[in-house]
Amino acid sequence: MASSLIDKYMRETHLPHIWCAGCGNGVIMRDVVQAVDNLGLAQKDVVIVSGIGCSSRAAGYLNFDTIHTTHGRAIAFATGIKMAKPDLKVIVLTGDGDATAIGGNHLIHAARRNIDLTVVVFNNSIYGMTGGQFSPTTPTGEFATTAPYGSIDPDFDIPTLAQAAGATYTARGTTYHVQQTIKLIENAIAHEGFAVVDCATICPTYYGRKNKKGSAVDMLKWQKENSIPAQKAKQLPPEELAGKIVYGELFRCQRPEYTRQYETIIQKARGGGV
Ligand SMILES: Cc1ncc(C[n+]2csc(CCOP(=O)(O)OP(=O)(O)O)c2C)c(N)n1
Ligand code: SF4
Ligand SMILES: [Mg+2]
Repeated sequence: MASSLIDKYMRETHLPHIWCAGCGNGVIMRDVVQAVDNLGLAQKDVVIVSGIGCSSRAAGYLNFDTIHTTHGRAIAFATGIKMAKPDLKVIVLTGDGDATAIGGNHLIHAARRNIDLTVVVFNNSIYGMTGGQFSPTTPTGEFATTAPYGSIDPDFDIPTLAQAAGATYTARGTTYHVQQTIKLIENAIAHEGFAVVDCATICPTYYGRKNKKGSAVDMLKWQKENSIPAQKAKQLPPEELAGKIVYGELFRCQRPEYTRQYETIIQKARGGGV
């Protein structure tokens, strides 16, 4: 991260960070900060909310109003903040386990309401913090501490899940595609409605080691060589997309946003109209 960004956006009192050498979390955290900076948002107007996990530690390192909540509940806390202060930009930083296992219900119901939150999922396909258990995004057949013979569970595609539940903006970035991921997060923050950016990141310590993916550099090279831009993917048959990361903007639409709808209810109640 450029030193100007570090000075402005990092709580240096909370460093050094806990992440392993080669972890992708710092790259995604930097992408979020760069997106906020590119949009010219004032720090006082941005709230960062996280759950629990390696990735969720990011909230502690960032110099905004931040809240590091309980495992799986980041979106629930973020919903409360947004309902109380609809003018704030509320950004949720969450892991794949946090967002889609214990927190899966919060994800789908926030999507259903189309509340104006930006959810950035640090998706390393595993529970990093607790020792490498498989998560809802561990690809079928891959290994984890709790899947020593390979996982038999089908894995979630997070943007598809979010879209099906009602999200109005979905995208996927990767640790390798820094510039594209910054832009996707910018678009998600600017979008009025529930926005999810699934960021494929690398955990060399657990996912990498359990699945013999090599070093952090090898894992980044794998991302580079196995990613397909969303526009190109539209022209390819499903068999050519198997095992690939499709990155870019995936879905966008407009429909009424929840806190705006709630404001009309407040006005009706004040005017005695209900
Ligand atoms: C209620 C509750 N259940 C379980 C845990 C233990 N726990 C902490 S982090 C975590 C999983 C983290 O995985 P993920 O969200 O993917 O984040 P990562 O560490 O991979 O970034 C679990 C199960 C907890 N802290 N609280
Ligand atoms: S365990 Fe994995 S996700 Fe957690 S800090 Fe280490 S490399 Fe990153
Ligand atoms: Mg994870």
